[in-house]
Amino acid sequence: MTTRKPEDKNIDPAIQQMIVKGQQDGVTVCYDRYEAMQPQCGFGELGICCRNCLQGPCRIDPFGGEPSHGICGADADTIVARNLLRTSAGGAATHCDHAFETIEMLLLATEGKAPYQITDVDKLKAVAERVGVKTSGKSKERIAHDLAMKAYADYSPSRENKPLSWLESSVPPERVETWKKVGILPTDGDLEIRRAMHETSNGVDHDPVKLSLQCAKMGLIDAYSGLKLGTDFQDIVFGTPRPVKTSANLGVLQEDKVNIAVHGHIPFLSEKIVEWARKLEPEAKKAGAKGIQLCGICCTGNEVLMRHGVPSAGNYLTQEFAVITGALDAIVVDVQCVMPSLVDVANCYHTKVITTHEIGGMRGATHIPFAAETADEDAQKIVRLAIEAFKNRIPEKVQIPNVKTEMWGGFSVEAIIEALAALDAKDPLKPLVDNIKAGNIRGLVGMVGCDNTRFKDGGISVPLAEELIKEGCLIYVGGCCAHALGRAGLMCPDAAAGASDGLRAVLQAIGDANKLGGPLPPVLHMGSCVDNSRVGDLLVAVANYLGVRIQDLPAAATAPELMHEKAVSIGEWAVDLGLLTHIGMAPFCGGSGLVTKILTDDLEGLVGGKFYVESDPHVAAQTILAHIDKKRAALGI
Ligand code: BF8
Ligand code: SF4
Repeated sequence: MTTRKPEDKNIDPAIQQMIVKGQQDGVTVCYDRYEAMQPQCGFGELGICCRNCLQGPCRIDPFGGEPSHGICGADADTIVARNLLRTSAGGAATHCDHAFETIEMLLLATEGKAPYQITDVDKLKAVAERVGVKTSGKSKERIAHDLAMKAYADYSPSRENKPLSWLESSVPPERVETWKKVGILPTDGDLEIRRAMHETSNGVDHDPVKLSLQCAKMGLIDAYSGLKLGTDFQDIVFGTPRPVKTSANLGVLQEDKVNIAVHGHIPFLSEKIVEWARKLEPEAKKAGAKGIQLCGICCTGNEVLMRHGVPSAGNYLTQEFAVITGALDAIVVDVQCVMPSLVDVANCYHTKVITTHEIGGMRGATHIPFAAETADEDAQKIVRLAIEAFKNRIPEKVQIPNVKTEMWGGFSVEAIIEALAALDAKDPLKPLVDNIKAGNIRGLVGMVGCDNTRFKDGGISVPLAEELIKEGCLIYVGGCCAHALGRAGLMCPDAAAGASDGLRAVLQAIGDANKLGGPLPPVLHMGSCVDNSRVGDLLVAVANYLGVRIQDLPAAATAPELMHEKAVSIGEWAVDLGLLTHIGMAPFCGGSGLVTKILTDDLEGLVGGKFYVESDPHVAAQTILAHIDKKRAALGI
């Protein structure tokens, strides 16, 4: 059934080993299911099938023949645009739901109803002041309460049609004006997602241009009702990340310890697992283990890496292979990017799959409902279950790849500014901007997103990052891409050796000034997908410093191996900011020349950014560099 060799599926040697082990153990994994799915539906790939009403499914002839219209009369442009809007709304909904949970959590913590604290009071005050919540003379609890109310207001209908507070306070006024002029300025996260579902249902919006612009609006909902709000509240409750050294890859698992992987997205659960894994070490020792080894997968992995240095086991496509090591005692999941196959894979080993979230169900898993109010009790139960599972290990099935790489994380904007302050305490952005102007830093590239069975995992992101660094670009990463670049060795000081001379000198100077014992890594880990907001914040700060629009910066965004709907809506946001946004594949819109042209061309005239689709890393790198050089020339630098 499987035709691709392990090295054609994943560039990583540890995963290649586990692909072979999985085959030997008789386990079916994502790559097998991918092969079995071939050929995938051509109508679906082009976005020209519709099942938005029960007269369907309808599909359009992609070669211009018949049928050219769905039964209701919708043509390919309308169908593609409607599908893309539903995808974008799906992406925005996940981040909004996540962010909404963070508001509730801050309130519960503030009211003493959940065992969490306000950890970063400075950030609390800074965010409050930014969004117009008064702080003077107020207790931190009062500020937090008022901030939560302000956040709720971004999810409530505004009769004055006021822009979202989190949007208006995060971007230069020029962006707000532009988005208003284009008609994509959102006023209420929930309403806009509801409207997108309404708009795309049978018989409502048939205008592909209008529908495509609504996709651009979903990008802003995702970014400001989701990402930015979520990052702010998580930093307030758990602390703003600071640089931390850790390691990446399946070699972080330890044969003689209880191994627990946290996987998913919302850090309220994983923070407590970190705490209780530490506290329950004596119980693990009593069970015959040397201790408890925690590791992270996907964005929860990024969250605990950023704040606690918990090592990364891997990205989305790693989850099944972490189980195949036979050494993972429990995989604890909440929501998003969790493969439903985990239970089937775990059934071949002793691993406990533990679901925890009310909307994250999985048949055959052990469900331990995780609630804020009982977070400590729930986390203890979960860790104890892992300790119990350790006793059931099947020694002959254990094979941990001896592969792990040094990886650094924790580069919040605050941390980057602190690091730069070691060079210029009074004007920390100056060294960064001066080096951009001087050409030592040729450009800034935000690299985000997932991994996807249709690509060789790491096969686009890693060579693309390597080429961009070699050509002098500083890279900021978030999401699963960070795990891939981390295990490829690009997120540690040694990676600076692959940078251009100018970039390497800058990284060395920052490293020396901060006594890092080496240069700053050329690829800076900013966190989870929610933390992509940090990439946006940094670009806004640099643009404001230079007194130019974001679209004028020598900068670009890329999601080389995108998979999830979230990557689509985040990409739309990057375009809205004014960035050339590279993606490794078109998000099922090739069936409409009109929609494709809007996304890859027309949007540039409206918001400054556009999508660019390319799966060859070298071609993508050259195009991104040409874009950066064009922007440099226009700025006269
Ligand atoms: O939010 S990068 S595969 S884990 S969607 Fe999912 Fe993609 Fe990973 Fe995080 Ni983001
Ligand atoms: Fe077909 Fe129109 Fe119904 Fe879609 S909405 S399934 S195109 S009839």
